[in-house]
Order: sequence, then C-alpha cells, then structure tokens
Amino acid sequence: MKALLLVDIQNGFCPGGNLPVPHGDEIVPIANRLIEEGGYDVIVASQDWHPANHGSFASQHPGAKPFEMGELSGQPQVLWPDHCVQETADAEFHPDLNLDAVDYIQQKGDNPAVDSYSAFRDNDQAALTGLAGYLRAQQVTELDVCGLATDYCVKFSALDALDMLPNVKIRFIEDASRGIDPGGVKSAIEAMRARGIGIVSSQEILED
Ligand code: VGL
Ligand code: ZN
Repeated sequence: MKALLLVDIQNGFCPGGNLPVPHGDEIVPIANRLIEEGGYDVIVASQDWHPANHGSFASQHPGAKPFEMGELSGQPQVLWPDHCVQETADAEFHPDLNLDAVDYIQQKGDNPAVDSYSAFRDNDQAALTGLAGYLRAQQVTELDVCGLATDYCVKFSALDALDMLPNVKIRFIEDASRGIDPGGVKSAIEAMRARGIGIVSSQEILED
C-alpha cells in the first residue's frame, strides 16, 4: 500500500500567514496533482494545532523575539511567532488544497510544554500522535512525504517515519515542499539522504 503524507499545508505557513514559508503556497497545485493522480492508496495530512499559550511562541517568553533561540521545558527551542492557533484561520489548511481524498488528518502541537515538528511524535519523543499506528493498520509499505516546512516539520516527520515504520520505504518529494531557511533546507535534504530516504520529484511519481 502506497501512502502520501502532506505536512502542514496550512494558511499559517503560506504567504499572508503568521509563520510564512517563502513560496509555501506554490506547492498546493503540486500537492493536488499528487493527491489526484499520484496513485496513492492512502493519503494523510498533518495539521499544526497549537493552543494560544503554546510554549514555542516567543510571546510566551518575556523579552524574547520570534526566531531567537530560547528554552522550552529545559530543552533548546526556536521561539516562533504565534502560529496555527487552534480554531483560527491561520491553522486551517490552504483553501485550495484538495482535502476530499484525504483519509486521515493528524493534528499535533497541542501540548503547550513541548513542540511537535514531527507528525509522529513530540520533539521529546515521549508522546506519540497515533499516525504511525494508523499507517501500520493500513499496511502501508511505501510513504512519500512533502509539505511545509522542509527544514522543520517535513524533515522530522520523514526521519521519524524511518524510525517508527520499519520496512516502509520512505521518500521526500522535493518540489512539493518548501523550507524556511535555504541553508536549513540543504542540510535537511542531506540528513534525509544520508539516512536512506529517497529524494524524488513529483514528475517522477506522476509519470509512473
Ligand atoms: C513548523 C515551525 C513551527 C513546520 C511548525 O510546520 O515546519 N515549523 N511549527
Ligand atoms: Zn508550530
């Protein structure tokens, strides 16, 4: 069974959102083509879903500014602008994303004391989200990952998939993803490649 994981294709990470990823909206038509013509048996989407007092927000740390390093529950933490707050437009999926064929939505980032870049578990690796269990139950053997942002949630999701779904072939779809920092994107792709994740284009998938 072939599965597609769409990571955080939300208003908050697109231009006009609270934590915009440059050109983040450009992946929406590509994601739609993959959804509609990619030949996937199972399609899942993750949704960053923070309470208003989430500890990753600079606003919760007196004197801190967004994008500075800080601490959360004793761990180093990038402090973000308030983003993807539950029940706000910023947390909604991009309005053009075709959710009709999405089988399962995995929300994450609900615990104010820990961030959750990965769609599979919190950054401290303590609490699991349930996505790995869902994909195992669907007997998924191949998982393609794309979305926003390459250097954070996409990378952590792909690497966790590798750890948590043994015997599943994992690939990263480069042109269906965008990142926050160009240097971070480059090292994220290198880290994924070094662990054996295939780096592919949507064209290769659509041609198959
Ligand atoms: C993300 C930073 C904070 C992401 C989520 O989706 O990559 N990045 N929250
Ligand atoms: Zn977040």
